[in-house]
Amino acid sequence: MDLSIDVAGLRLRAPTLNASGVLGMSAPLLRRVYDSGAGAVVTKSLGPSSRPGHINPTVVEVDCGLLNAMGLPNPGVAEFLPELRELKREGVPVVASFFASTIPEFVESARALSEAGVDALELNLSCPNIGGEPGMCAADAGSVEKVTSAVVDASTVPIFVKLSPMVAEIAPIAEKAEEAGADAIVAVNTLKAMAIDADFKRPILSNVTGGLSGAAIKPVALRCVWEIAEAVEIPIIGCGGISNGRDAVEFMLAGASVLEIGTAVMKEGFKVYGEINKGIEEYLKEYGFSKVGDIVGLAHGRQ
Ligand code: RRO
Repeated sequence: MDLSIDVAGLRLRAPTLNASGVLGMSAPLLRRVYDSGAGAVVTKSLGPSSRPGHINPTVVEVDCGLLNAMGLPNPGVAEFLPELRELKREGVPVVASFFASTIPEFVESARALSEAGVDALELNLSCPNIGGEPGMCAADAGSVEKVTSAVVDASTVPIFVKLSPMVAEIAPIAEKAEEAGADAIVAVNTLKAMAIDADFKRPILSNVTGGLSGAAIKPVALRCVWEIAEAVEIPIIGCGGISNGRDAVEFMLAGASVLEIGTAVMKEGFKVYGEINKGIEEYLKEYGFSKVGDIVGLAHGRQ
């Protein structure tokens, strides 16, 4: 069965992508994600200059999920451009995730990345692991609008805006991104959380808090997708605890056109993309749907 789907003008061969940050630091690893069945690949978030990230420990497994405080380690946009070009030469559809601290930096990065030939940009406004820096502004609708609008003006490719679940109401924030010209919403980034080692009597992560991902946040992410789908017309990319075909279908029924899978690949390996595609296909066949788009938003009862 043909699992291809259109998202913001991009025709993807399948509705699964990797979530930014997992496996995203080199072209060969992203290539393996694509070879495993993903419709496109998403890079680790790139900043205007290189950053080492937080010191270890930066990742800890918790009940039903994973906690990370990587601290945006990345080589910087300019340094990563050759990897992006390599992926494009190999015919891999690439979404470049990026962040910055000021509007001019956002604009400069958006220009450089879109000129490198990426297929779309994912504007990361929602990392939970940076305290008080501007740029991680997904909780403020006005800032989301301002940054999105500047990036849309500077870029020649579709802009996906990645939002945080840590807000009282996510729909008005998605609406601001849409008004500012965003082509899709990515819902959602990780949820700020922590773990304490009872024997050492200290927080486990060097950063004390980190972003929670995996099955633990699935119902929260699903609710966010649902609320955003009620509020905007642009496509939604679902992200948060999707581990199998059934989870993927639930996000599509809630309104997601495509899905980003992160924590599950760390447990299941690269094969998770192909397996989730297969699970979606089996569901479509079981219920007599002819294409993926037929189930997007169906749980809202509007189709
Ligand atoms: O690098 C990180 O600490 C990180 C990022 Br940029 C993000 O967007 N979400 C997350 O959980 N970790």
